[in-house]
Amino acid sequence: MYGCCSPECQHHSLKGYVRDGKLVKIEAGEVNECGICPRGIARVEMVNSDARLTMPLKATGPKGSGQFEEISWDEAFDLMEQHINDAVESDGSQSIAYTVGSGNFSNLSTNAWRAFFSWIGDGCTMLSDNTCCAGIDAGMTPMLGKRAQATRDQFVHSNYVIFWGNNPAITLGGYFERFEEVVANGGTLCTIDPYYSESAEKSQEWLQIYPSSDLALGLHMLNTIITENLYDQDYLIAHTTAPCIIDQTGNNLLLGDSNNSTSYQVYDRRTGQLVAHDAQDIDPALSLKGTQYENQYQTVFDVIAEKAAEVDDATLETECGISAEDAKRVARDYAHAEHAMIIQNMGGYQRTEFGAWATAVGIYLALFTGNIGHVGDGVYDAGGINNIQTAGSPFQTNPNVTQKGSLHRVHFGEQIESDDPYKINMMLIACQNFAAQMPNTNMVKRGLEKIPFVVTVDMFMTATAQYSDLVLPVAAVFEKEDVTASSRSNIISLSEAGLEPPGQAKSDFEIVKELSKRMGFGDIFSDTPAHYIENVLRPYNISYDRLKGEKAIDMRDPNWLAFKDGNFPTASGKAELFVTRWENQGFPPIPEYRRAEESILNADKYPLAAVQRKTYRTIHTTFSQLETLQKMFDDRPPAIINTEDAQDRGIANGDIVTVFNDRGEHVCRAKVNDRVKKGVIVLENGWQDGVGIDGTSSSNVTNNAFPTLGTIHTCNSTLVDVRKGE
Ligand SMILES: Nc1nc2c(c(=O)[nH]1)N[C@H]1C(S)=C(S)[C@@H](COP(=O)(O)OP(=O)(O)OC[C@H]3O[C@@H](n4cnc5c(=O)[nH]c(N)nc54)[C@H](O)[C@@H]3O)O[C@H]1N2
Ligand SMILES: Nc1nc2c(c(=O)[nH]1)N[C@H]1C(S)=C(S)[C@@H](COP(=O)(O)OP(=O)(O)OC[C@H]3O[C@@H](n4cnc5c(=O)[nH]c(N)nc54)[C@H](O)[C@@H]3O)O[C@H]1N2
Ligand SMILES: [Mo]
Repeated sequence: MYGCCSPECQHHSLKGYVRDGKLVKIEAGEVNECGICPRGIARVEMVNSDARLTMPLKATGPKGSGQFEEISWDEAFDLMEQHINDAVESDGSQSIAYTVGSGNFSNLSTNAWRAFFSWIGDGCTMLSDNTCCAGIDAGMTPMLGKRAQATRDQFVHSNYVIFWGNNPAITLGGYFERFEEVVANGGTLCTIDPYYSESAEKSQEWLQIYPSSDLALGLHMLNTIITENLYDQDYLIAHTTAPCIIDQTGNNLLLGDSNNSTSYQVYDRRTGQLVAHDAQDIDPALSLKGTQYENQYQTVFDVIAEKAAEVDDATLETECGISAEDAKRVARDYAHAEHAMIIQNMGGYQRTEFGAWATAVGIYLALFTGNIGHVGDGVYDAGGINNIQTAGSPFQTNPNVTQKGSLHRVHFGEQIESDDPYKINMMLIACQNFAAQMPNTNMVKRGLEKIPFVVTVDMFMTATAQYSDLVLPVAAVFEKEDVTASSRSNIISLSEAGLEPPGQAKSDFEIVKELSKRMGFGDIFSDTPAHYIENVLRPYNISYDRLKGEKAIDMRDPNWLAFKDGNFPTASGKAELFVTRWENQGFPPIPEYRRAEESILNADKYPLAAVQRKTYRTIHTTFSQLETLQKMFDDRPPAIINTEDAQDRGIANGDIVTVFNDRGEHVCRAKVNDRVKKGVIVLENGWQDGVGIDGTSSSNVTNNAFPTLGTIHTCNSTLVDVRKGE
């Protein structure tokens, strides 16, 4: 039978073999974009694991104590129904919060919960913002109109690839050989990372910058491109708002018609007049310098050039800790390359205080050099099928849901403590290890402790389940019918149900279906999975029967090009370099260099800058219960420490150490080497507190700064110290 490996990763189609009702072997399905990985194959161990949850569990001790008793589904549903009704009666449906995470991107799992909570009262409080790619969202979406990039097949056509603050050798593992082909064809790979990562190892260039300093590097590179005349003037004029004029407040673009929000004005060199940017037969000037308007206005280009020039060589060297010559060489090579590409990949650099601006400046670099919209160039985040068509929710949601005040993931504990925006009486967590993956774990746990009734739905006992009042056992792949048509792969994969779930585990969909029946929600979830899969497939013009026959369908369109011919789905049709949306959050519409509060250059009480990395061991905490995988890696969460920093603290390679700050402590095993820049310590994502074979979570120390531009997860703007011992 066929299934899909669907945590937030590459969503491979898997082929599973069953003997005597037991999953015994996994191979790659026939239809895949690239090879599958050890975690996909380890699904045999996952599905069969003795650690799987088999019955609903009700807490019998205080949160975090790990004391539970098994109860029946009837009792579990009774409890849920009673708490939902009580919460609505006492404080309204907004007093019920829910959050869904990245544990399963299949279309019938988290969507079922989202739809369910819409039918309670006038809707519940969904936790807002995301801890993954909020930086990319806040940068790319307003500038380019949507997050889109070419298909991953196009990597091989690039001549110069920058891995900006991410590590695709690990996190896009199946596709990395395509980058190696770039090198084989004479091209260059460049990694920007404070750590000599697996991708840096494979690169010809490596800029070892300080964490959170990417914005300074980007602006300095832009300055090189502007001052050395390496920019593509024609592209900027034709396809971006660079020539548009900023009004005298500096907060808006100058409009020709106050009723038309995109009637941006440009200076026409032919007539010497200000005219609409999209008027016919005009010759817009990029700069107003030398025109009669130069003392009155500036163009977007003029201000960007000023902001970029603020990061001079000395500033770059201080802020980033690299030589200006190295930064200039990379800027020149990027600009001169025939096809140059920036891989952003939802990377670590955007989980920093000004990560939204760091991604935005990466987009400036592409637009200034015209490196966008052609085969082999562009700016990539995760890549995938949503560039072509987006699968919506297959379930009917309540159209009368009212907008609820925001409860932020990164600020959760503080908000719960102060009942802001509401007193929360109940919370449900599905597909997410909230108490391990949200920043500042102690803050999160305080919040979970205060909420009277917390429900977690998972396959395993997790750090989050430990802080819950009720834990519901969920079915795994091959135990439920589902489909994965998502933003992380171009393949639509069927998941077939061929195995009985262990004990009484049920799929998220089944749980929602039964609960909805009890709550009298009518027929909304009453159909079969096949019916809802059909709903998912409809926009793609694929029938359920076809998918059932083919198991997985390759949706790649060889002619797809993101932002082809300089067309952008923004209101003006141009790439918007001036982003008024940021102003609503109190930030200027053009990025300028700002140092993160928890920058290594501000280090005082805590002198080391901690960054996070993802490894082959897990996808976040998913797979962390599997002994075979764990035995291939470390027995404790590693902390990679520079030799001098370790010596200063009497730490030797292999010592147990504690990484700490005011937020909490993270116990690790020291790996002492010079792959990491002095002053920086590298921590590993995906471990959790107090469950099974795991150690502690690196989120115990991570920054949950709030608010930031884009309400970003700032885990990579974190200052810590480290000491020997537990
Ligand atoms: N094996 C594996 N693959 C995965 C995942 C996983 O957990 N495991 N998770 C998936 C998910 S959800 C995501 S979002 C992607 C993310 O995958 P990537 O986009 O590759 O992101 P990270 O692994 O977070 O990137 C970490 C790198 O960024 C560097 N870094 C940290 N802070 C900074 C900084 O301020 N500046 C710069 N320049 N570099 C910095 C770190 O040293 C590290 O090498 O991977 C996906 N793929
Ligand atoms: N310290 C630190 N924190 C980080 C990051 C970091 O680099 N460092 N990275 C951030 C990023 S990029 C991301 S995307 C997030 C990811 O954070 P999460 O979304 O919390 O990801 P996981 O830890 O994998 O938790 C997913 C859970 O879903 C469960 N699960 C799997 N399948 C199903 C299912 O079908 N139904 C249900 N109900 N549950 C299921 C799994 O067992 C697992 O416990 O973490 C963020 N947090
Ligand atoms: Mo992510």
